[in-house]
Amino acid sequence: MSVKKSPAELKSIFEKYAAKGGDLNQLSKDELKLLIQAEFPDLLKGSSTLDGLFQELDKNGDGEISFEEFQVFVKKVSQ
Ligand SMILES: [Ca+2]
Repeated sequence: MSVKKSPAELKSIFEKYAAKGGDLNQLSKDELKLLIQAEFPDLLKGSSTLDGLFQELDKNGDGEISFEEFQVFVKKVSQ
């Protein structure tokens, strides 16, 4: 992972993609896909898959990623 982003950048990225449709404060799987393709294109090149990542992040299993759930992703990409 060559590109690191600050927490403030990640918050604005989350808000930008969460606002694309449905619940404005949650990321759907489609929105997560757009976010990763645009901002973290290298993330899914290894063994990670979008489905696997989404399941990992969606702790309460409601099919959406809240900003709180997104923090796991923030830790992953800021390492
Ligand atoms: Ca959730």
